[in-house]
Amino acid sequence: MPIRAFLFDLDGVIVDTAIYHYQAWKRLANELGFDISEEFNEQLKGVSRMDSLDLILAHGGLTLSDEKKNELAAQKNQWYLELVSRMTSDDILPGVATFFSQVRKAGLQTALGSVSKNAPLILERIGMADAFDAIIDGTKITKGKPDPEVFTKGAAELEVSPAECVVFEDAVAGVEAGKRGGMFVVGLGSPDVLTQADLVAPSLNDLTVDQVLTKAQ
Ligand code: B16
Ligand code: MG
Repeated sequence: MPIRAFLFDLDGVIVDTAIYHYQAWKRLANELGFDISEEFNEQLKGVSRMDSLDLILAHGGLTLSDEKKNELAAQKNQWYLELVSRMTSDDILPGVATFFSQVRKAGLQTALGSVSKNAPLILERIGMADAFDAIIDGTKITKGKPDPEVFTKGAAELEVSPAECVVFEDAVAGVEAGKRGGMFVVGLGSPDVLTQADLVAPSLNDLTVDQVLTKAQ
């Protein structure tokens, strides 16, 4: 089936906000009396705010009330917003602008598929608010990755079938979401980590639209 749409994750694909999520979560863990490593952080990528907090608290051996958890999640988000509010178009990852111009020339549709509730703010900060035909973010979904909802909703909004879509993801949970949604998935990162992806490259800077279409259709 011909490919008609490309669906992009935000954190780690368009911009490197993963580092800011990590810094804010690490600060929270430290205040709670333990630490999280970069290796542990891998499993938080693409996972919703509350699910991430649950994983972190379990890692630190803590059980807290829902009220306390809401307070901690709000604190982490405040620290995260302080970090991302300084972002500009300089934070767009290498190769994204060139790749997007190839996408447009190829006549493909685009959607953002991010579980982040802060996605619209980040797109605004980096000057990409108008770069997508559809935007699905954390406010529009009920289930985070690895559930496929964020991508199947993107396909539905673009009025294309899952088999006509390619997903671009940097996270294990996001690659799984794309595969469960019935889509061709390009993993951006290491093939040793993104084992479920159909094609893996270090970043969008290492791919052309033609290369992806040749593999996907
Ligand atoms: P927020 P993505 C995800 O975004 C991040 O990878 C993940 O680390 C974060 O916890 C999640 O968004 C929720 O973000 O707290 O801003 O709502 O990778 O799906 O673009
Ligand atoms: Mg990501």
